[in-house]
Amino acid sequence: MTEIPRSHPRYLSLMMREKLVEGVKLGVTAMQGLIAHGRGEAFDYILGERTRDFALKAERAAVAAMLLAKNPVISVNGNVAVLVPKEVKELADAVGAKVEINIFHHSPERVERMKKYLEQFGIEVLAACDAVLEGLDSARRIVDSRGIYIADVVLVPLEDGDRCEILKKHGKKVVAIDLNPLSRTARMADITIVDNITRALPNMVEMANEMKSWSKDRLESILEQYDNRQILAQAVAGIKEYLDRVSKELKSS
Ligand code: PTJ
Repeated sequence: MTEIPRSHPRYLSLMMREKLVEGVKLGVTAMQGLIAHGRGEAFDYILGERTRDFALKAERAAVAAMLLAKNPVISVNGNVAVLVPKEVKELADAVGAKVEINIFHHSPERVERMKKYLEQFGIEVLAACDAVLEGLDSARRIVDSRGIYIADVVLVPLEDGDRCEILKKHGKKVVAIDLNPLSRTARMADITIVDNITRALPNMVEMANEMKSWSKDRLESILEQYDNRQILAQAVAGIKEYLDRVSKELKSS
């Protein structure tokens, strides 16, 4: 790994890149994951690289949904595995979720490498690949019969589109984490967290540890008040505001 000085103004961003490159070298992250991350970085930039109010609201609703769920599952791909393994474990423990490997660029060897990698962080990983989500053509149809197959709420960070639709057709509530509020996934999910996963997950762990003692009624009222279309509209407006502000600053300097 290239040594990045902590004093570097883009330390966090550069460290994410290093983790992903390392992930590719280990055969955990797909090469395509680097491209996907680049798209995420661009959106993060124009969101101001911080957790905005609309993301906090979605994170709270997501935690409420996971705490209320009978069988919540966190789906992990090659980017998530290297960016936030510790936080995946903490969130799974706090909300009582299972963790399942579900990847687009699939091979049994890669699944095995990811499983071993995640187990180093104490995660009990589901990766039996013994069930199929009907209606989906990509390798993401291959799931675990104890996990996504029977889940009622699925957290799908850094998703690639058509799976969200199929998960919903199978009656599951989908929580997406995607920095791109315009993506098909963002628009199809029940709850869309427009935030970087490296900020979203630590926030959700903190919320879950507080909210896990709350009553069912209190958690349900969070979901009743939640409107994903409003959240997405606020995310797009947030980008617009940020760009307007920068544009004004440039004009007046
Ligand atoms: O590990 P695999 O084989 O399952 O492959 C994983 C990738 C990410 C390659 C695959 O799911 C893919 O191609 O995804 P997409 O279609 O590029 O979508 C990824 C979305 O995640 C994009 O909309 C990005 O903006 C967003 N994104 C990327 N990095 C982050 C992010 N969102 C939140 N936090 C990030 N760090």
